[in-house]
Amino acid sequence: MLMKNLHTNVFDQSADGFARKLYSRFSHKTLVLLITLTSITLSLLFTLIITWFIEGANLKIGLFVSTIVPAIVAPTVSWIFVDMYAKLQEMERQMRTLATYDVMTGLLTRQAFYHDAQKYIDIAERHHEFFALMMLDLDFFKTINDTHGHHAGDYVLEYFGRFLSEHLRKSDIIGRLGGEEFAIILPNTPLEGAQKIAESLRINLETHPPTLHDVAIPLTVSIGLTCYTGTTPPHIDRLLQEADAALYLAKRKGRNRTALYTGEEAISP
Ligand code: GH3
Ligand code: MG
Ligand code: MG
Repeated sequence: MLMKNLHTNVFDQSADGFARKLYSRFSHKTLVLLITLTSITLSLLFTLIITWFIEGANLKIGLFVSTIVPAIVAPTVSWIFVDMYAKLQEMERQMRTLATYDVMTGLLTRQAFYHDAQKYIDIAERHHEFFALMMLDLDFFKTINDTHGHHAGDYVLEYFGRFLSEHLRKSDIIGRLGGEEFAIILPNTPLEGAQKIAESLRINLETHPPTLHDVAIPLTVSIGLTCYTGTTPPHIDRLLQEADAALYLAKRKGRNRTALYTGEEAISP
């Protein structure tokens, strides 16, 4: 069930810091005005220096031309560039959103989950804080697709994403790892607390199934649970392996249940 971590930081800032700062501080029009004024100033300075060195050069004509030319060219050219930059910024924002949030469920994507989870785990380790990690897999999801159609399957995934967001705390880190598989980090939560949360989710889902065209689609989830207590390596891969082993146990025991990682399940190193 476990796919390989891509280890890609989707939140890295690009290097164009100065341009980004300018762009975020000033409006489109102000930027064009600033570029135009800077161009005229530089052009005038350049003309003054040139006429200083060239004997017989006409200063009046020089100053006139060096004002008029940038006053016409700079706004036109800078408007095109600022407009292109605005479009690039918007595209980058959309790409970041796509890389961070799963379109179907609104939860974190696999990459973003790994990133946020590892960031939290590093902090938790430093502060000797315990936390729980849950792995959830919808039961017989293939049957839902086969019985009600793929669009119903998509709708169930949407529903489950909303369900998780509504039933968990804002500080919990919730991600869709792929398909009908999800993971949640419950910060600062001991195993007993996490177990209660897992059971509450499981029972709530069973008793509040999604309905499509007034027809209820029976839905249950199996949950694997592990807890970080400072004894295992503080790595998201390792903890996901533990939760995955517990999830496998929950599936094997008949599904629609929560299983805990006890350390006896096989974990590849
Ligand atoms: P189990 O109880 O063992 O988890 O059985 P399952 O049927 O849930 O698991 P299985 O791995 O056999 O099937 C998962 C199915 O999920 C197969 C795949 O087509 C479907 N699926 C994965 N991603 C999506 C998606 O985005 N939308 C829809 N509709 N189906 C998806
Ligand atoms: Mg499944
Ligand atoms: Mg699965």
